[in-house]
Amino acid sequence: MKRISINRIIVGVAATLLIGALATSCRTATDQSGHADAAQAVYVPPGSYDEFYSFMSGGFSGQVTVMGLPSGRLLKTIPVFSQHAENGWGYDEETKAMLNTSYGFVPWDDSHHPQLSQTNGVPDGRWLFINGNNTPRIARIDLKSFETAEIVEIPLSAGNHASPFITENSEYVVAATRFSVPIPQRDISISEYKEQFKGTISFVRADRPGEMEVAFQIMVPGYDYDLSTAGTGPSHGWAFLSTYNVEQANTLKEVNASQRDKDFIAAVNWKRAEECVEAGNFEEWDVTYLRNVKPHQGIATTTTLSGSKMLQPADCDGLVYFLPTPKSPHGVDVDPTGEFIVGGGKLATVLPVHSFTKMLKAIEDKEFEGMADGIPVLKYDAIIAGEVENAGLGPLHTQFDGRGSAYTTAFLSSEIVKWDIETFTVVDRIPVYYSVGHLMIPGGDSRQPAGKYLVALNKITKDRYLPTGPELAHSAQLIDISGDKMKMLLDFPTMGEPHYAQAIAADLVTPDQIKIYRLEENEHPYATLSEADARVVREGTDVHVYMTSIRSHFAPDNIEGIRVGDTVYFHVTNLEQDWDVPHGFAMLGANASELLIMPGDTRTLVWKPTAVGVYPFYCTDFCSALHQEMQGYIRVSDAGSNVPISFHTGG
Ligand SMILES: [Cu+2]
Repeated sequence: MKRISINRIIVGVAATLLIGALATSCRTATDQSGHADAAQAVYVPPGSYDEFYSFMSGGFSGQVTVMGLPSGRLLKTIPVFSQHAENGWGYDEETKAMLNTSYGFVPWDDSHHPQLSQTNGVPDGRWLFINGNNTPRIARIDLKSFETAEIVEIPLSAGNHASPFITENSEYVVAATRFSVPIPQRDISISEYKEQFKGTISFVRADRPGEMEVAFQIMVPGYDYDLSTAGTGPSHGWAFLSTYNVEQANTLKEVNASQRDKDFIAAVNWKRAEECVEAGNFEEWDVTYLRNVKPHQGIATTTTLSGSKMLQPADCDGLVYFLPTPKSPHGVDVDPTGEFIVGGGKLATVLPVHSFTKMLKAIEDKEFEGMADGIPVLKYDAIIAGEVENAGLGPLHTQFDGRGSAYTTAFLSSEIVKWDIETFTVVDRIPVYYSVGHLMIPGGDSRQPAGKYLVALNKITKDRYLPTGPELAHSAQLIDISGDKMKMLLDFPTMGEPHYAQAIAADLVTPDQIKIYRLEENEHPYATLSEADARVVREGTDVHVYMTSIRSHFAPDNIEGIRVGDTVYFHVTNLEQDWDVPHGFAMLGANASELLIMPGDTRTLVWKPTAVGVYPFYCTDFCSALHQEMQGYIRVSDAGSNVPISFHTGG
C-alpha cells in the first residue's frame, strides 16, 4: 500500500495554496472587467423563463427549493420533511400523515441530497427523491405537481446520509447508515462499538409510485457510510458508497477516526444481491416501518410495512468489495462513461480515481490485501487508474461536464478544481466564497451532463451579502463552464444549507405540469363539488363544514349552532378551474395553520372553539378585487346551548 508521508502532505499543501493564491489574484482582475458579460449571461428578461430548473436541498429546513438557472431566482419551496406554514403542509388534515414516522409525528427533519429519477442513466424529469437525514426516510416528489407524493422510512438505519442515490433506470434509490448502531437496536454499552455496532446499506424500490419499499438490506461493518452513487453504462448493476471511520472509533472521532491512511469505498454488486434474494439467501428480519402516500386531491395515508430481507456478505459471495481510498473519503462519484470512480478524501492530498475495469480484474484475480468482516479488501495499486495531484485541500465532491473534464470541490482551499479525466491533471481552478461542499452541474452525475453551468454550494457565507445579524443565508455561486476557463457569474442565497442539488432542462419538466386539479376527479370524501352541496353536518360533538370557495365568497358563510367543546372540521373545496387561483382559509383562534387550497382541491382545517362568541373567517390569498369581502362568521354558543345548526349559502 502506498503511504502518504507528512512531507508529501506539506508539499501538496504549499503547492496548492500557491496555485490557489495565484489563481485568486488573476481571477480578481478578470472578474472586474467581466462583470458586464457575467450579468448578460445570467439575465433572464422579465416574462422569460429560465433554462433549467434547479432543485436545491433545503438542508436543516427539511425542504427542497426550486430555483431557476441561470437567474438564481427562487421559484418555489417544496415542503417535504417539515411543516410549512406557507401552504399548510403538515398542518392540514390532508398532509399531516406525511410526517408520520415510527417515532411518532416528526414536524422537522434535515434534508440533504436531491436526486432526479433517471432512464438509461439520464434524468427524465418524472420525480425527485430526497433523504430525511435524521429520521431515516426517502421522499418522492412528483414533478408534475411539484408536491411530495410519498415518504418511506428506512428501518435498521441511523443517520440516512448516503441517500438517496439512484440506479440507472430508477430501479432503486440507495441509502446507508451514517452512524453505525447496534442492529437490531438493544441496550448495550457504547464501549462495545467495535464488536457490536453495524451499518446497513438499503436498496429502496423506487420505480413504482406509491409503492416505495425496502427491497433488501446489506449488513456491513460498523463504519460511517457517507455518500453513495450508482454505476452507469458498464458499471450499471453496481453501487459505490464512501466510508470513513474504518478505525471503528466511538469517541472523539475527529482524531480517532482519522488514524488510517485509507478508508474504503464499498462497491456493492446489487445485481448479485438480487440473485441472492431470489435464491432465498437472506435473513428475514422482523422490523416495521412506515410509508406515507399523498394522492393528488386526497388525504395522505400511512401504511405499516413489515420485514426486511437482510443480506449478509458472508452468505452471498461477490456482493461487496472494499476499495481502499485515502483518507476519510466523503464524496464518491462515477464519471459519465461509468469507468471511473472518484473518491474525495477530506484529508487526502491526492484525488484517487479508481478504474471499474481494473476493479473487476482485481476481483477476478483475487488481488486482495485482506478481509474486513468477511468482505474482501482489494489492493489499492490493482484498482487505481490515477491520482490527481494538486486537486485542492479537502477535496469533497466531483461532477462531470461530459466533455472529458471533471470538477472537484476543495473545502479547505475554497475552490473548484477542473481536471482532465484522461490525464488526471489539473487544467483550471477558480476560488469560491467560501468553503464549498457539494457542487452541481445539470446532469453532472449522469450519462449526459449539460456541461454549461456549475453551481458551487458553499458552507460559509460571511461577507457575500448585506449582513442580517448573526444568521446569514447560505450561498450558492453560478459558474460558467462552457469554455476552457471557468468564469464566475453569480452569487445567490439559498434556503437552508444547500447540501446538494440537481438541475434539469426546463423543457423536460414543463410540458407535463398540472395547472389545476379537475373537480370531476376530486374523490376526497369531504369534497363539496358545487355550492348547492355546501352544508354543515353535526355528528355528536364533531361538526363537518362542507365548504366551497370561489371568487369572491365562501359557502356557507354564516354558521350558527356551534358549541364550546365541539371539534369543527372545515373541509374547503376550491371550485376554481383556472391556473393560479388558489384560495386561502383562516379562522380566528384556530390553533393550526391557515389553509391554501389549489383549484379543484380540498383541504381541511380543524378548529376547537374554547369560548363563546362570534368569530370571523376569511380568505388569506388575495384572489380578486373583492378578496377583502371574502369572509364569513361563526357563532359559538355554550356547551349546553340549543341553538340549532344554521348557515347561509347565499342562494
Ligand atoms: Cu380568495
